[in-house]
Amino acid sequence: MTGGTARLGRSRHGDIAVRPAPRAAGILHLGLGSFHRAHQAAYTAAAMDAQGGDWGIVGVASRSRGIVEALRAQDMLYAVATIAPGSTALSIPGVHTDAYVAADDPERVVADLADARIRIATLTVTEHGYSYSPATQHLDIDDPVVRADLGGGTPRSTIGQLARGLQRRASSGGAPIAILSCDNLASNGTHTEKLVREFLAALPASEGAETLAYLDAAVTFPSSMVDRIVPATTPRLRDEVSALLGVRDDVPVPAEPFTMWAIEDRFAGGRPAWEAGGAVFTDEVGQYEQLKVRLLNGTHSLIAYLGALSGAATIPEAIGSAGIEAAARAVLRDEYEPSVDVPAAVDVREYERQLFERWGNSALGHRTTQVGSDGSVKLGQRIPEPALQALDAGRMPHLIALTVAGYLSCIAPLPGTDPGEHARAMTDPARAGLADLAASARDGRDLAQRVVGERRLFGERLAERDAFIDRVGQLVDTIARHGVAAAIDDCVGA
Ligand code: CS2
Repeated sequence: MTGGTARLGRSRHGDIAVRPAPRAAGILHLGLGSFHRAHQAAYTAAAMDAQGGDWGIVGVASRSRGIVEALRAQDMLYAVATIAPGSTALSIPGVHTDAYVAADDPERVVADLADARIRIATLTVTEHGYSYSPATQHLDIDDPVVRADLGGGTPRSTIGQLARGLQRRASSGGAPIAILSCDNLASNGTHTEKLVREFLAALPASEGAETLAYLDAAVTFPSSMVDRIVPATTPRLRDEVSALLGVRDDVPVPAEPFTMWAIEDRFAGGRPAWEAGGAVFTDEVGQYEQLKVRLLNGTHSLIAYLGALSGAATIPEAIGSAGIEAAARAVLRDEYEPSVDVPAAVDVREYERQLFERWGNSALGHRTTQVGSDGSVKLGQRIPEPALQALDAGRMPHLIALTVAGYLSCIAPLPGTDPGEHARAMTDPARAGLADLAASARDGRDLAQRVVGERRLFGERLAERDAFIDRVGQLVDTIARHGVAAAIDDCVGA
């Protein structure tokens, strides 16, 4: 076979260098999505190039068989396409040793976590994957999956898998390990540790106590802030990458040139030299997380919702509208920035300049539908804290309120309004419930009261802020009656 008909594999990889296959795995990764493959995998490749080490990655997809089958058919290889306007550069991380689907082999997840050769478990399971209640921030023991996991048998929730895996590890030698969350959650390491401990504490003492002592002695949960914009792959990218490689890659990952990883250096079982790929080891991870989750992600949500409602398919198209750009600049400066304790090494002006350049990357084609999806689990991380801080300081966070109004207008449109195809395509676990509320809402105020006032999505404290809820409601009505541009005018400079 020649050219595009052969598949990417260890013996066929066009002109791009492929590092030798890792000898052994030291990392178990839960959540084998595109983000992991363009982020942690790329840093691990740089680390192994620099210093070697048995840090191959076993990738665990939660449900998707497609990615696992494709990777296996390609000897675990795939290309990362780093896309800037006018240039695409390919690299092949080549750091995975195996991949499987957790739903098909849940017992193996527990066994791998207990395997002493695994010294780090990394997680990109999304905000939704942590089985906690956004209202209380505690483990959601009413969730039927968590309840079943607590009851025994092979665990299906990520927190259940971690707890049961660590339980088995404790009783089979107790080798040290670090559990590293790489999701966009505030204090993600501390949060993960709290949930695992809550799970263990909910077991009968005879079962959980030994593991809790092992956690104290030999398990660390460093926090980390991850950043790289990684859109979903497309058939066109598959063809382009395959043509550039000269062999077929069915699972390339598109990514922007910018990448960042700030990590607490607390690895009980050692770690790869990720700094070789540019990772920053710092005690200020909490500050990096705030900066990223609010300035980048919070504003990203605003751009996605206003963009989708204005008919923009992509983020660069959305930010290309003068009104949306003005709204993004205003929410950054006036509402998010005052809530953030900027890390010492970051120049916030330069960070913001880069944000606009990143959002404007038209070659990447990041879709408003993708960023707007799952708002019910994302926005709770991005919005309540900075909104409450502004309200406490006597300021109305108009553009944060507009973000919530944009979200509701996309996912739960008032009767008789059509948010357009990009909003209709957004997926969200809360969509059906919110649509029911919207169907019987009298107006925007009523809808905002029911959603924000109900605590589940935005937490308890924001639910008590009537002025904020009123503002969200007014803006829902303005969007419905007069459109996005009028709602922006009502907020920018208000
Ligand atoms: C985005 C993020 O989809 C979203 O909600 O805001 O996925 C964003 O692209 C990444 O966090 C960038 O690091």
